[in-house]
Amino acid sequence: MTGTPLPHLKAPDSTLSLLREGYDFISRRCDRLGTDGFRTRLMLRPVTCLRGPRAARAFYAPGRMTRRGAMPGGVLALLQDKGSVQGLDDAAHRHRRGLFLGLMTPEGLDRARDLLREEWQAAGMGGREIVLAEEIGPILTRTALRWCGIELEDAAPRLRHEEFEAMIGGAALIGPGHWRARLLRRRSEAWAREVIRIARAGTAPPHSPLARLARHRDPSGLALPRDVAAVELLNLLRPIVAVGRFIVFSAHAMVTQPEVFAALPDTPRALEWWGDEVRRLYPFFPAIGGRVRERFDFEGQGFAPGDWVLLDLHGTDTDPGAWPDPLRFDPMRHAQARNAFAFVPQGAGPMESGHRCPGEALTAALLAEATALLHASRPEAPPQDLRIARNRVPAAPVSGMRLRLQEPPP
Ligand code: HEM
Ligand code: MYR
Repeated sequence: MTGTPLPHLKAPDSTLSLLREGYDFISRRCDRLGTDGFRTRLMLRPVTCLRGPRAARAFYAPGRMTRRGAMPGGVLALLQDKGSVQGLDDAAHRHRRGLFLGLMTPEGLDRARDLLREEWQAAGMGGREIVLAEEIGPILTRTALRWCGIELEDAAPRLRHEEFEAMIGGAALIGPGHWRARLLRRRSEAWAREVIRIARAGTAPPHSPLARLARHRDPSGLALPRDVAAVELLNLLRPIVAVGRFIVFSAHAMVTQPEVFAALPDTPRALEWWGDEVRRLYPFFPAIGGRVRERFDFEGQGFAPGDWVLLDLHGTDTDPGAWPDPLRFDPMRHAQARNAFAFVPQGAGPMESGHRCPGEALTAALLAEATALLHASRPEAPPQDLRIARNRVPAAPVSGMRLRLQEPPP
């Protein structure tokens, strides 16, 4: 505890600096000020920006923050959207969240891995040169649709892929790219409403995620309105496609630091540590917003109901106060117990309640599977621009990861 209130930035508004500096905006200022946070304005609205494990613990204290009114409107419109689990609180939230958590069983995760392997092989990923960022999205879209229990023949996977990619890539954009994504999102919602309608007529495979979602009832026993069920279906499908971003980063780490991969123990756990290090170090989901529900103090700073707070997830994952040599890619650091509030690529706190990403286990499973598939095809990277611009959200290697893949051994 410092006992001194967090500093105010001098600039009247920081929106342009945030756009210019992207993933580095919050942590650079924390480093400079020697604090875990500061106050400023974004889009003219007062906000407190925080980073680091102590801040993450304070942010994720049970019941303390709501996500309502806490993310820029454009992000909300393209990612979680109205009526979805992220906008709920308390008992209604826990109940809806249970729907997502109930899918993350060992069998559910294994099935996702099996489907990913099948789709990877069906796409003929071995024995040719590919741009991974272009190939992985369609593979994951088909994986996601099948995992949910949606027939590929009826789902027009190419259109779905175009929509999910636009939502992920357009969430933090301003201008035409964002508005194109909004239009595509509308098309996706119309499709998803129809999928829910047909599933409710009884055609979804029993016990599939789609069947469970179609049958899900709120705590008062009512079925979800069809548009809400459709939004939640997209909240299952789209993020599975988003895992492709981490898979591209995994390939980036594999070809830029082959010696680190070669030194890994040959165990499934080691592949998970590799994936965790990819999720920790590479920039993807930059920060999460919350609005205070109950008064609290952090580092001598008082927070009042309604206050807007932005927690730097990527900056916490790479916080020099929390991680030795934070920018070094070292999967083995995850072999030891780690501070749960320092590793927050998909949020933090308990799984049963709170808003931490319920898809984290599925993300880790798909990432580990794809990493194994990549490794088995002995990837080589021809000369290309491997830089990752840190002011593009979400970030990606400029080249899209060009790889020469061998036929994997039978
Ligand atoms: C929430 C990141 C994959 C479903 C979140 C949050 C983040 C996040 C940062 C917000 C946490 C908060 O509000 O405190 C990611 C990233 C992913 C990913 C980077 C990698 C691709 C997934 C997957 C699924 C999923 C695979 C499901 C299949 C959700 C849902 C929420 C959520 C439903 C809202 C939870 C709630 O408000 O209770 N995710 N996620 N995500 N994620 Fe993910
Ligand atoms: C999903 O599809 O839900 C998974 C993650 C997609 C991440 C897309 C980039 C997020 C932009 C958030 C900006 C927040 C700035 C405060």
